[in-house]
Amino acid sequence: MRITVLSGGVGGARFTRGLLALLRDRLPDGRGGTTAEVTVIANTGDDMWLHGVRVCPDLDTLMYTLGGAVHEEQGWGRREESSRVSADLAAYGVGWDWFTLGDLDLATHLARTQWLREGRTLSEATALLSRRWGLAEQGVRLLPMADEPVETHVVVADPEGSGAERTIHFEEWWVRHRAALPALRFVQVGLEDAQAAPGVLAAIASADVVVVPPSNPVVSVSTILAVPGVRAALATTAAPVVGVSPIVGGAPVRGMAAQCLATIGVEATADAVARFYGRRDDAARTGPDAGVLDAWLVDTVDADAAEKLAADGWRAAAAPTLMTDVPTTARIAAEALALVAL
Ligand code: FO1
Repeated sequence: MRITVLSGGVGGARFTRGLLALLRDRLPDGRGGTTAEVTVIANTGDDMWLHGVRVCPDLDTLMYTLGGAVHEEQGWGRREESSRVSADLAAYGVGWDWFTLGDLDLATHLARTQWLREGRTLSEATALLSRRWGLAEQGVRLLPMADEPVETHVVVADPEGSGAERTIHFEEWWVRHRAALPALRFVQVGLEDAQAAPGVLAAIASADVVVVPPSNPVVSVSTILAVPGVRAALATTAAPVVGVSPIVGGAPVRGMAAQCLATIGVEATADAVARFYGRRDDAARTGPDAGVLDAWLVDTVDADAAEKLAADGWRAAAAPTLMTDVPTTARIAAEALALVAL
């Protein structure tokens, strides 16, 4: 079975880890793994140059989580991490003192940057990094959405109320300001020169199922959808597309998706996010606004949202969706696949 996942960072990584546990159980390869092939298409809009190295937060969160190296409580970065280099960089007064690059994490960025400077693409560098974490042995292929740099920048109003606008990198808005600066809009810098990375469109077209996990619908999933060809591939793939709501009871489980949704004028509810993504069979939505979903899984606290959607012809269901541990997340993945008869 071929499964393609469109993922941001923490939520998508934890979901994919549970999905793999489900697949090892359902489609065992006799060696403790699975015969299923999972392709994860990662958002690269959070990427940045820092201290001369290329940092790819969502690719690294996926790689560390699936590779068993993630700092579990944080959801990002390495476990057993230290920050001696970061502290010394701060002593030099360089970089972002509100953004900590751990010592082990730096090894990832240094290796990636070396390979990029040797002329390798981000896809090639990601494949080399993933090899160390044994992703292929788990049946996982980790792809950046594009090899060209695409950065999400946030246009914020000047806090002094002068009406002036300024643009900051998404990570500054997210980490330094905890999304507390009202974001006027998000811009994907570099998108016009980007194309889907090798294998991305084929992974959508040839999938048996495509999953939109509970990632940030605005700055993670929509950034992937904006890559030329992705939305069209979703509109035409024979695979059913099922999503899991990142909003539970009117708020994201973690992160600040609610602030992102407010910026684009979408209500932070489980059904509003479904309608934001749209249904593939909705003839009224075409081209860059084409719907991408066939089915939508919400949490049990949002059962009313599932009923509202079902009344409008959606294939929607409610189930517990809090990813408290891997076996629980495997059950969530099973509920999502069941919605599209898999
Ligand atoms: N998040 C923070 O809240 N504080 C940090 O200092 C921080 C550093 C960091 C370094 C590398 C990396 O890959 C991720 C890092 N993150 C940090 C998490 C990051 O903001 C998120 O992973 C995503 O960008 C949002 O999903």
